[in-house]
Amino acid sequence: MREELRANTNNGSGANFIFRLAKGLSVFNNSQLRNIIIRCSSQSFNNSYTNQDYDDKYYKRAGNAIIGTALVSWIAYKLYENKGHVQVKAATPTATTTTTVTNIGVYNPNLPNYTLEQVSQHASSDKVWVTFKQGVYDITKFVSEHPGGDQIMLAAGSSVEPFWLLYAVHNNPQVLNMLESMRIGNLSAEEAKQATSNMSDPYCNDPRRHAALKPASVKPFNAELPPSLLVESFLTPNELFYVRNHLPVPEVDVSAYELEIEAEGTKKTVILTYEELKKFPKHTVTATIMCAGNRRSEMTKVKTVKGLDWGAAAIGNATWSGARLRDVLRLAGIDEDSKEFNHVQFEGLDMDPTGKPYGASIPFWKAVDKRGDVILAYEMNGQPIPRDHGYPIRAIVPGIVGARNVKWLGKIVVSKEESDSHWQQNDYKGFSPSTDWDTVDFTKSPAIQELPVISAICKPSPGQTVTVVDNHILVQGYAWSGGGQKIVRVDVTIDGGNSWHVATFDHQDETPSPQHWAWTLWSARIPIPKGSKNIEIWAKAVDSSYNTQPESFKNIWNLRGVLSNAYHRVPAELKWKR
Ligand SMILES: Nc1nc2c(c(=O)[nH]1)N[C@H]1C(S)=C(S)[C@@H](COP(=O)(O)O)O[C@H]1N2
Ligand SMILES: [Mo]
Repeated sequence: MREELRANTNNGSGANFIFRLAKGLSVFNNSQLRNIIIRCSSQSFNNSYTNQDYDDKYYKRAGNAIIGTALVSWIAYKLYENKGHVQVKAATPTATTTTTVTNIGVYNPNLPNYTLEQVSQHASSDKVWVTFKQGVYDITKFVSEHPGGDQIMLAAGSSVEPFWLLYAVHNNPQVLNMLESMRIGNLSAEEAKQATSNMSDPYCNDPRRHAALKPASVKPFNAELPPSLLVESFLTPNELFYVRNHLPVPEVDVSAYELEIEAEGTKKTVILTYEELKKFPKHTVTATIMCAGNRRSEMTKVKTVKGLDWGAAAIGNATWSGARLRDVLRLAGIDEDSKEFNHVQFEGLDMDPTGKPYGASIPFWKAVDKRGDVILAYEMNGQPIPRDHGYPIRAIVPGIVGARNVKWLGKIVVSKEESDSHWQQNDYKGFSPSTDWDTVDFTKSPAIQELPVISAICKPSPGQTVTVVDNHILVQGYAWSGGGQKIVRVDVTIDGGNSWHVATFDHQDETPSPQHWAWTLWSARIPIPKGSKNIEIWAKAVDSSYNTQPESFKNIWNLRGVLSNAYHRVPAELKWKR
């Protein structure tokens, strides 16, 4: 353990970050720099990881990506401010926004041609040009009319495309149309290629994934198993555990790994290495992790929601081993009875191009609770945690929504305040079904922590033909509840709730609530009325607080499609065995 007195901890937002970038320094903060190996390359994979020239190149590329992102996210932000209306107020008075998205950046014979060299010369505050595909854009007026966009200056003379590698969600018609409204010319096809060819894909260093994982998005990587495989085992194999990444997977050098722990207001930082973390008493829990968006694809059928189209398998169950967070905090001098602190914030080593890490926080009481079982895990199912799941250290916060189980943990801040990260403040919150994107106020809802009770039918899968054997079919699934509640019953019906069958638990841990962190696997043999051809199977679970699932999605609909825990309804076609 090392203790550091810190001087100025401002590690780089706003002007400071721009300044550092302009000076050619990296934007990564200390722990990020210490921990991360950088070895992305579009062509040559043989470079040694420590090659200085190589690192320099990366930083340049990272710089370019930052520029692109700063520009486009800034435009997107401005759009959002204008309530995201498609009729964008064009930056130049003459421009219209009617261009179709497919035309954007396409060669336009009516416009003059420019070289990359010429574009790069327009990089001062009185002339700002950028490129996208073969399009050249003059965004000077846009910049001057929208004060506060200092970062945008860094985009000058370069391509905005690297941005799209990182945030496919912002690759939307509004942003593209707005850009096209500022079109002034063309690049040659050859030069358009060159404009981005030396920028490597920030995802190029992501790990290989098992083919059974079905991607909901590839960059960043998000994927789930077919539900029928999910219920094959109580512990989900590491390679088959759903993956939910918001950013590229960082590659961490474990021998250089350091976890920074800061108690706000004390100016003192404790630093622990990987080996030091392993010296704490090893604590193992079996815990289910579920994404707040699990089963979103059913909610979106009621009315469209924004988010990855998850099926019912954005959930998995594993044993996790590591140091208890409360032990680590105690060593760092934090008193569990302290009234100074309300939250424990986590920062990942995965960063967006402005150097801001993924982050989230949990309540202080949960972090220090003897029965809370929060761990800084280094093992998943007895193996070192795989890269996709947070290697080398990940926060496991049993009973709490996946989003707070921060992977690639780089820093812990004990604080009065919640994490200020986007994912804590402006995402992963529930709202009324009548709240839409025009009326939503993210400050008005608390961040999701404990998840409500949920279940899903995994076998049969929707639309599957099921064989009736001895006038029965077999239905299998999982059930789980947040906050350590145990599942006490799962009810199944095939006649719209006129008659319910109580499922059998095939696997359930013995641990009592409120420390029951693992899911329950269940099955039910359901009698089928003679001659039935099509049925709809419904399931609902009840937890140890006797909370149960809502009947339909209509009345729990929310714009982000989170907390999608209505009865699971699966249609099935029957085949009678003769
Ligand atoms: N550092 C970091 N931690 C993270 C995320 C992330 O993108 N970065 N995603 C979160 C979300 S939303 C979920 S649901 C879980 C997913 O964990 P898994 O990929 O191991 O299944 O990780 C959480 N922790
Ligand atoms: Mo998630």
